[in-house]
Amino acid sequence: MSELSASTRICYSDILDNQVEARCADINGQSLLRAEFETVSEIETVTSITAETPPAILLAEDDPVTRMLMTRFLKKAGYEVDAVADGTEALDKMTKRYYPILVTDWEMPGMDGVALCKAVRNMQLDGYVYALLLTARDAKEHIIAGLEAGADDYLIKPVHEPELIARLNAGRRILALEHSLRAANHRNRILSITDALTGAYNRRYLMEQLPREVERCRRYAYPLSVIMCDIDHFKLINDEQGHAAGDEVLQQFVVRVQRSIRSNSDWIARYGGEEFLMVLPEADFNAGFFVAEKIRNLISASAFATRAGDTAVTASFGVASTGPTGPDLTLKVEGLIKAADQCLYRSKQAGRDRTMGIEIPNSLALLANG
Ligand code: GH3
Ligand code: MG
Ligand code: MG
Ligand code: MG
Repeated sequence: MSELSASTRICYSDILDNQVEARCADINGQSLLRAEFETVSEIETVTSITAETPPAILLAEDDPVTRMLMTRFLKKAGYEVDAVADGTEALDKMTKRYYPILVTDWEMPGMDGVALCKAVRNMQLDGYVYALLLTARDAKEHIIAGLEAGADDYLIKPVHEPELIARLNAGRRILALEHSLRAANHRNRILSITDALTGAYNRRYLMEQLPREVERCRRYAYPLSVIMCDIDHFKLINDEQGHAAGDEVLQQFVVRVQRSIRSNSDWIARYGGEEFLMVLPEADFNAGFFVAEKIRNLISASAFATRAGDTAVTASFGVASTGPTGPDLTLKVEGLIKAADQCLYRSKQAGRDRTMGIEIPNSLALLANG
């Protein structure tokens, strides 16, 4: 008996009529799994800035001699410096990488320092840019205009070098503070979307992110599969081996699943106690079914080692996929989850440790929602 033969594809009408007229899915393996895709990544990276390491400086100064002298001086002070001759060039550099410190002359041909500060403040960057404006004008109204344009500080030319270093040090303290706040936000965001026990995404993230995934595959016309899975007789594991061993099984279950899905596009969320939902963008029915079977076999292939000893674990799976060109406007996330859940239910009814799945044709998506 083939290891896939216990698992079946359910025709959509079977689900609707509540009659299981199962037929074997046509599984033809790995070629269905595509490697290229866009990653849905919400978690922004946090650029490392500390008060100790000098951050990179972008210097905009049109006068070649001043530019050369300041570059030399800043490099000597330990900074990495990229120097450009005007605001437009500086802006272009800013779009290519993140410079935590911008030192800019006010008067330059083309885009001047004030316009540059304004433009930088309107950019979405990896972190805060501490902007220091160099000006030959010391009239109060000019200084106010510079600060209002987004500069954090100013220095009146000719630049007194020790003063410049002192002001950059003050800027670095602010950057380090901003960085630690950003890192704390990042950690909080991760905690708020992660299941503490298993490290899988939590249900809150699932309900936030799955509608976005569905919307993306609708827009770009590619398929999507979701796999609902539930560990079989998990209560028995708890009862016989203890709750702590049950917890370990849940943790190892997620590790095994994560090893079998594409790390940059597929993801797993804990749906409930011992129930998980896998989301596979760009996977059509055959690919989704194949992944479910791969995971099912990986779970049952070897025992889970827990503090209570080796524990044999099996799980049941339900796969729901959109059509090959993605869903139309009628398919709702709830319909997709419900269809996967119904297939899972059928897997349980049919004896557990198996996969059942359906492809939801667009014409029938409305019925899946209901
Ligand atoms: P079935 O094959 O029908 O799914 O049977 P089952 O025993 O797996 O399902 P049931 O719903 O009867 O039991 C699920 C159990 O999962 C009950 C609950 O105490 C346990 N559980 C839920 N969350 C956790 C958890 O975080 N840790 C542990 N150890 N157990 C949990
Ligand atoms: Mg100038
Ligand atoms: Mg269960
Ligand atoms: Mg359950």
